Parts: sequence; C-alpha cells; structure tokens
Amino acid sequence: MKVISLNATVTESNDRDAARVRARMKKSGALLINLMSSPGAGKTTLLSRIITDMRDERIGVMEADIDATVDAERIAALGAKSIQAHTGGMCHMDAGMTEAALDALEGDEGDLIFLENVGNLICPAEYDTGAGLNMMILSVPEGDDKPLKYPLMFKESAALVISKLDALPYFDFSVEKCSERAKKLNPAIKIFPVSAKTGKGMEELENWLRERLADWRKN
Ligand SMILES: Nc1nc2c(ncn2[C@@H]2O[C@H](COP(=O)(O)OP(=O)(O)OP(=O)(O)O)[C@@H](O)[C@H]2O)c(=O)[nH]1
Ligand SMILES: [Mg+2]
Repeated sequence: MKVISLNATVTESNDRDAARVRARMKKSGALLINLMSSPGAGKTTLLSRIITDMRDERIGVMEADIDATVDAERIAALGAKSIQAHTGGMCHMDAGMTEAALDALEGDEGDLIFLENVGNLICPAEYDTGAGLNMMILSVPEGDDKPLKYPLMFKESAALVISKLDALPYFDFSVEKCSERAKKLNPAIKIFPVSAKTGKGMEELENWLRERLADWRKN
C-alpha cells in the first residue's frame, strides 16, 4: 500500500499564504496581531478594554468563531471596525482564511488589526496566520500549569497576558510559577498580568502594543 504524508504540503502552502499576508500588512503599515487563548479566557473582553483605552489608534477586529456573531457585535458596539468570520467547524484560522477576513474588514487602513482566533489552546498555535505579532491569554481560573501541558502556544507567542487577575483570591494560581514555566519554553516572552475587568495592568500592555506598532513601521 502506498502511503503519503500530506502534512508538509499543507504547511508549505500555508507558509506561502502567510508570507503574502505579512507582505501586505508591511505595505499597509498596520500591525496584524493574532490573539489566541482557550475558550472564555477573556479575548473579547481584553479587546474591548484596549479599544476603549486606545482611542488614538485606528483599531480593527476580525472575530473568528465556529458560529455566532456575538463577539463581533460586542466590538462593533464600541464603534470599532469589526467583522465575524465563521470557520466552518475548523478549530483555528490559517493564513488563507486570515487573508479572506482582511479583505472583508478592508483591513489595509488602520493601525492595529486584531485577529481573535478561535478559542482553543492547541490548533491555532500550529498555523502561521501571517500576523506580525502573536499574543496569547491564559486566565487565572485555567491554572498555572498550562505552559507544561500546551507548550507550543507559549513558544509561538511574543506576549503572554495573564488575565482575570481580580480572580486571584479564589484560585490557587501562582503568577510567578506560571511566568517561570512560560519563560522556560520561551525566554523572550513578555508577560503582562492584567484584569480587563478592573483595568489593572492594562497601561503596560497598551504601551507595549504602541511600541510594537512603531517597530513594525520602522523595520
Ligand atoms: N473577573 C473577570 N472576568 C473576566 C475578565 N475578562 C473576561 N472575563 C469574563 O470571562 C468570560 C469570558 O470572556 P470573553 O471575553 O467572552 O472570553 P473569550 O476568550 O473572548 O471567549 P471565546 O471568544 O468564547 O473564546 C466573560 O464572562 C467575561 O466577563 C477579567 O479580567 N476578570
Ligand atoms: Mg471572544
């Protein structure tokens, strides 16, 4: 029986699409940020806070979900440009899907374009979307052991947002242990403990995003 492995074909094709997306974003000057996390870690809440705080930047959001339009509606209610992408059952966005979402958003004009990836700690980390920056959220109720169990997303992310910090009194979550585990996988990872609910830690994260945008436009 002849057996062929198609994994490399899929990866190579996605890498070509991702390079095209990245070149497009470089030309437009907008920084595309791929935001990943498990379901309910707080992606849409964090983005809502960023949109409210960073009124000086033009922000667009592409919401990717298997179904529903609630997240895109939450973003649109804040006055930001948003679209909802349905993945047709897929548990992640790849670069071709991201390109189609950018077309729908008309995302070539703007400062920060966020892709809220499908809630999933595994598959999204395996696909380069063409983003200039990968960022992930781990929320306090999920536990500080997640870098041990889902290492790839921590390796692929430039920043780890530890969210729902206001819930620390109710969970056995050590910010220090979690940070150590993440840094062991990815020594360069930036860690931002925040509460999108109270606003704690948001300024540091938002300043860092402004710096990343300036770097993206310089280099
Ligand atoms: N206490 C607290 N709750 C939060 C915080 N951020 C988000 N939440 C709550 O967590 C729940 C999920 O938040 P979402 O922002 O919808 O999470 P998500 O990652 O976008 O979820 P999916 O798109 O479904 O994967 C909601 O009930 C939020 O109100 C926070 O900083 N503190
Ligand atoms: Mg969401």
